[in-house]
Amino acid sequence: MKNLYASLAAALALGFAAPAMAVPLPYDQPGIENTVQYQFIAASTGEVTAYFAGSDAGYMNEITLLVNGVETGIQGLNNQTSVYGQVLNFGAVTAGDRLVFKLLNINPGTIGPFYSDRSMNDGGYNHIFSSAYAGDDKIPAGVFIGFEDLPRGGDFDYNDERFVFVNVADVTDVPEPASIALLMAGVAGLAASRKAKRARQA
Ligand SMILES: [Ca+2]
Ligand SMILES: [Ca+2]
Repeated sequence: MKNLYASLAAALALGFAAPAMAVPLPYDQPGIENTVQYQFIAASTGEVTAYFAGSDAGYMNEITLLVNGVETGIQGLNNQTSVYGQVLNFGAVTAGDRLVFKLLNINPGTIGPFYSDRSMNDGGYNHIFSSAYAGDDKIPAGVFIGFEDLPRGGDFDYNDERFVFVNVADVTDVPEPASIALLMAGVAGLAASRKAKRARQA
C-alpha cells in the first residue's frame, strides 16, 4: 500500500510539473494590430536578463535594450541560432529606469529596427505583444514579449522572435482599480436586477 501511495505521489508530482513546461501564450488575434501601448521599467536595482523563448520568422534578428533612452550596446539571442532558454545579460540597471527593447534585423539587414515603445516605430505601428509569464524549467518568471518583425506590422502575428525578460515591470497604463471596481459593481447590480426580474416573472 505504501508503494501505491508513493507511486501516486510521484504521478501527482509529474502531473503538477507538467504545466510548468508550458511556453508563453501567443498573441490571440493574429492579423489584427495589437493596440496596447506598453511601457516597461526596471523592477529593481540589479541586472536585466533576456531569455530566448522561440521564433517563427524568415528573417534573422537579435535583441538589444535601451535604458532611459540610451543604447546598452549589448545585443544577441539570434533567432536562427539560439535555443529555448538561452540567456543574455543586459547588465545593471536602477529600479525605475525606463526600458525599451529593440529588435535588430540582421538579415536582410535593411528593415527595422522595431521597438517595444510603439511611438518609436516607423509609422507608429505596434511591433510587440506582452504578457506576464509564470516561468518553466528553462526560463524563470518574467515579462514575455513577442515581436513582429515585418515592416509596418506585416502580418501582426507577434511570434517572430519571443523573449522573457527578468527584472522588468510592465507599467502600461490600465484602467484604475477604482473604475474596475465600479464596473464590477455595475455588472453585479445588473445581474441582481435581472435575477429579481426573473423572480417576479416566475
Ligand atoms: Ca510576423
Ligand atoms: Ca511569424
